[in-house]
Amino acid sequence: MIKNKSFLDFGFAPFEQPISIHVYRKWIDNQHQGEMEYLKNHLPLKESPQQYETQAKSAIVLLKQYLPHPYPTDNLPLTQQTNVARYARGEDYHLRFQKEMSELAESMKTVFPKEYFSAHTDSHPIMERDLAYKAGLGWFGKNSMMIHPKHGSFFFIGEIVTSLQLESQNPTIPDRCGTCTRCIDACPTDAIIPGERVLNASQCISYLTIEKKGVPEESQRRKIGEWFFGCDICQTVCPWNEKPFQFKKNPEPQQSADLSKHLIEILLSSNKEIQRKYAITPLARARGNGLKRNALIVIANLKLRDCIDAINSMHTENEDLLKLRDWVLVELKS
Ligand code: B12
Ligand code: SF4
Ligand code: SF4
Repeated sequence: MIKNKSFLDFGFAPFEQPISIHVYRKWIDNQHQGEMEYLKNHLPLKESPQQYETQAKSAIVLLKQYLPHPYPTDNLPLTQQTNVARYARGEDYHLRFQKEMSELAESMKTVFPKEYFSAHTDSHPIMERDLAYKAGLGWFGKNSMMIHPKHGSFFFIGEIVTSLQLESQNPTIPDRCGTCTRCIDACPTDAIIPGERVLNASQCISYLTIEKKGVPEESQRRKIGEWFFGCDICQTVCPWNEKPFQFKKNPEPQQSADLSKHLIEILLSSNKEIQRKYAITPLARARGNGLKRNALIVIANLKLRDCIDAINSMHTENEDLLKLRDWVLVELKS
């Protein structure tokens, strides 16, 4: 039943207090969540998830690979031709993967009509990497990614929580990072905290380009480099991703010829137009102003002087963006 849905792998885990809740608590105490206040507010729910999923006893944990992307958006060239993290180079998994799991949950319901099934991915206060670890699907890498021994880390985690009592069939997988520190060495913002297997999320490019509301500080802007949306560096350098995904068949996006054209389109579109066009992709989360901010930062970092006219004609009343625009124009003159 599960294999038919083309999931990468699956396993079962008890739906109870996460074993790494102490790591999460310390992470919040250290304010590594930045402006993502909801992560702090979710702490009590994450400690005892049965509080809101009162019927759930177990989770069926499912992995969905996104390299190559399962729901490609070739009709939206911006998502393929600018430096967008791989998970976002297709339709939003919150919609598509969620739907696949809900269909699976429905079919389980027909087999077990008296039991409870509910499918989630990144939508509930559930520690999903912890669940995947308990289900024996991978280990916590030093970059904090859940890494599967055969498939690397380019996958989403989802779960169908259920009232069925399901025993985990797989043993948990011990650390296989060993002495490697490639991800820590490669991270441009030093967001990975050595020895802790967590990030200071407020430094991570993924956070700065997707979750952060305002404009990052100047030093952070420069470290964002070419990333227009999200970041994959700490996964790209990971040896566990080399073999299974054969990077040569999944080249980095082609940036040269059309990059300025795509960034200019973002600058000159209204926020409504952007929202409409990218609604089916994860890019919608940053909203129009967030994508304009990201475009301006990439333009400054890459010194894309052919964007100057567009920057001057860009229309916005957002004060942060106006200040950023002035900074970018100065950068382009230097
Ligand atoms: C907030 C969030 C972010 C934040 C913070 C990320 C972070 N690492 O903390 C930001 C915006 C930066 C982010 C970025 C990304 N995210 Co995100 N994110 C989340 C979210 C909503 C919560 C993560 C969280 O709780 N962080 C707090 C820390 C403390 O928890 P953690 O990262 O899970 O770390 C665990 C390990 O550190 C472990 N641990 C450490 N030491 C020890 C020691 C022991 C003994 C044990 C047992 C455990 C342990 O315990 C922690 C808790 O389980 C989850 C979805 C979810 N509900 O879980 C998705 C999720 C983690 N994100 C995901 C993805 C795909 C990404 C990106 C790849 C997207 C991108 N390319 O831009 C990047 C990856 C960056 C990275 N290296 O982590 C996937 C990860 C899949 C996987 N294979 O691991 C998830 C699971 C979403 C999903 N449903 O698929 N994300
Ligand atoms: S996603 Fe990028 S910025 Fe974030 S921890 Fe990994 S390498 Fe660093
Ligand atoms: S790059 Fe090395 S240290 Fe980092 S997660 Fe991969 S194996 Fe572990």
